[in-house]
Amino acid sequence: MRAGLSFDFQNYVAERKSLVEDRLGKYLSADDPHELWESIRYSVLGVGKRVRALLCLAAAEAVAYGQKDERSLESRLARARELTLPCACAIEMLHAMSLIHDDLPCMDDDDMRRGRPTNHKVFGEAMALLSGDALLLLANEILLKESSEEIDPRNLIEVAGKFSSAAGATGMVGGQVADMLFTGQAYNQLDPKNAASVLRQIHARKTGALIKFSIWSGACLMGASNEILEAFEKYGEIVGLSFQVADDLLDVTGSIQALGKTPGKDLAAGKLTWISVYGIDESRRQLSAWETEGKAVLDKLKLSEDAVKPLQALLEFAIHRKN
Ligand code: GRG
Repeated sequence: MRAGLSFDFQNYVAERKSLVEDRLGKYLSADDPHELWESIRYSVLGVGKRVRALLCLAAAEAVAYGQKDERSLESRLARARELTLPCACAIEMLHAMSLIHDDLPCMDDDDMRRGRPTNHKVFGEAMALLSGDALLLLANEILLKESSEEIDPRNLIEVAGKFSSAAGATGMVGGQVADMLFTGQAYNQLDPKNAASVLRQIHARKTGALIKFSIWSGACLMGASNEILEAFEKYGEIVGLSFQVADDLLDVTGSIQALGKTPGKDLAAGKLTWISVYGIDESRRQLSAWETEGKAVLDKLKLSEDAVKPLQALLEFAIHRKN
């Protein structure tokens, strides 16, 4: 992972990724029925950039920076990571299940994901469907059962409610349905202004809802002020849209080796994407504007530069990534 800020982003990411991977391994260590858990582990463990989990931890640590008490900064940050790891893992499980379902023949019908055959290619469609179902429910269980008693229960309940909204009809499922409805010829019937607003909604729900939730939940679990929560929601919207527009760009500019999946599929399927509506140059200009806007949202907060640096670096990464 690369980002333009001066702190050691590579190291920052590697440390937190390994925390997330280890904990996911613990949560997914069951083995009965064996085929189900094999399929679940195949799609969750050892693969993926873990951007959503990193955003959740980064938001929590940003809040902990400003919550000065008798503890050292290092121990406040370690505590923030510990308190939010179950949520970060639940988010990665939800993300993984959405990829499994998204790749199914009845949806995007993809053979490759993260550089290897998709779940249904290895385990069959029925197992892929059921692993996704099990993961969705397990994610909810982990969030509620594994979260520390140190977290204010009112915050945990709020987070659990928003987790379901981010996944369901108002979030990922609704976004996926709209995406399906506007694939093919359908969007040609929209005038350009409508196409742009439909597209923004699809991206905000299908991809943006979980990314926004990732940032907001990390802060909420840490008992952040309303001012921080509102700013992080705004920031989450910017990161979510940027992440998906960068994805649209990679579909037309990326290689199969870098992406680990087949490029050009959105275009071939006639999907409504930022590129099909605005073109490559305008999409790049928009990404650059969001990068500036995101920085301004963080700058306005009364948090130190060090506190928000990782969040800012993750937005830069979302925009400039190659996979
Ligand atoms: C959530 C209940 C429920 C069902 C799933 C299929 C579906 C409904 C929604 C589709 C969501 C989806 C697949 C959105 C695309 C998001 C996206 C850009 C994925 C790629 O994310 P990366 O690049 O992947 O973070 P890695 O492999 O790094 O984790």
